[in-house]
Amino acid sequence: MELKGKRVMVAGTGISGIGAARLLMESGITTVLYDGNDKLEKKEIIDRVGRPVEVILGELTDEAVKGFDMMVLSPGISVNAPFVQKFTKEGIPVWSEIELAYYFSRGEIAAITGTNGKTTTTALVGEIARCACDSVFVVGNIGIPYTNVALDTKEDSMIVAEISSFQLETIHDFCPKVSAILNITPDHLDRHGTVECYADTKLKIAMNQTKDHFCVLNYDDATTRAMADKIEAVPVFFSRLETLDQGVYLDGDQFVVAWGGEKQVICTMDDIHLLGGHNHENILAAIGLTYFMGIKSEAILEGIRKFKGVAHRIEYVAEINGVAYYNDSKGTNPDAAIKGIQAMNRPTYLIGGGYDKKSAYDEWIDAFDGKVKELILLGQTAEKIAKTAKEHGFDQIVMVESLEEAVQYAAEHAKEGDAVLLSPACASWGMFKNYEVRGDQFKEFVHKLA
Ligand code: UMA
Repeated sequence: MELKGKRVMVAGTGISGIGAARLLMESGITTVLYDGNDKLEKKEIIDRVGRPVEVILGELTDEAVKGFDMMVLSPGISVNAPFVQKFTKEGIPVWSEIELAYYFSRGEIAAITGTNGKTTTTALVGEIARCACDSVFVVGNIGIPYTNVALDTKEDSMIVAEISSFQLETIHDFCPKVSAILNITPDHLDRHGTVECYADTKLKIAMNQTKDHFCVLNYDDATTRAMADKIEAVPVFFSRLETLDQGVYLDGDQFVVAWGGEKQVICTMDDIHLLGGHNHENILAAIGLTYFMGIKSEAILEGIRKFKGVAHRIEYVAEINGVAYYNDSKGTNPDAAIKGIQAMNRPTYLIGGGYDKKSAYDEWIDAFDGKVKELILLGQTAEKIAKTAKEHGFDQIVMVESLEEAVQYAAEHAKEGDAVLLSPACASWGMFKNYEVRGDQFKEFVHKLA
């Protein structure tokens, strides 16, 4: 579809919406920004765009919808939102902001999705790519809208994109050279309804790939393993648990690529800084992604050696009075939070709870494995988590009103040799703008203790 001469609505005025509006306007396309929140300040939105733009807030009339040729949707807005349905009914195309960025961008794309490990894998692929290529852009759900950089990309650029299920809902032509689906466990069911629907949305990352492309899939995850039969791209399996005839796998302490009858050791445990089995999976996936992007094994090794991990992901904050504090604010669902508690090697005061995504907390509680001294709960899900914990025989529970209170309680009760872990198993929404703000505030409260 040709965008020149079109009138485009950008829905959502978060970072994606602002990025999309700027990209459209810089490309000479008539743009109107829309946000359902009528409490927002138009002037503040215009200031963020940095040039005059029409802004509509609040409810959208049927009449207003008819004036548009297309809508670009921010990830946080569901395709089922009533105003989006109005566009769909009128037959007006709805594009994800990822699709919009793709339309304008050049170069080759490595795109990563999955329930957990996306951010770490994306950051690691970015680090490796920088060892091999002068023009690298790390974008997407990681926090930098792809639209922000689309016009800066060149034919020889490498775009490393973390892509969420929300962003995949409305892609049309988006086609990475190498895609990856790291794992699938139930998440965002309030938006996608069923885990099957959620998995199908994730699989869209490969929907435009052909036999000239690669899709990196987790062999140890039954759902992603089965996806190999549903794609046209060449499947590249990775496995932490099994030796593969063809693929990327862990052999003792060696990370190995086996392909076309050849076997190559890319790195060993001595070369990596990331802890835990889940991170070994992220490294295997990153090796698969970069190897099939055409990066030489020396550069892959260099990037792996340089990479020290990601903020808010089991991030060490400080040791105060013999108590170690860890920020795992990115533990926004039970599966991610399980990795957080599994990584702890001390008795732990665990801070959890937040926005209700309709998750079940049973497996998370079971993963406590005798390590959790007390569970400190806050937010919308506090009661639900407490109920589940008690059903599983865990009753060392404290309810608090705020994150600051949680940190203070933990600091007053933890003894030398203990750990305090913020790993909420829930999204931050409702109490914080996002998980980064939650994690940053946690770190601030911890540093205040010192
Ligand atoms: N809004 C409406 N109508 C609605 C819902 C929202 O108008 O029905 C408006 C809100 O009033 C608000 C705006 O939409 O002004 C927010 O848009 P957004 O939620 O898409 O937020 P952005 O700031 O654009 O951030 C988005 C991603 N947010 C979500 O997917 C919820 C960020 O992922 C991403 O980093 C960013 O784009 C850049 O690509 C965050 C996230 O939580 C980190 N992602 C989920 C996750 O990782 O689990 C998927």
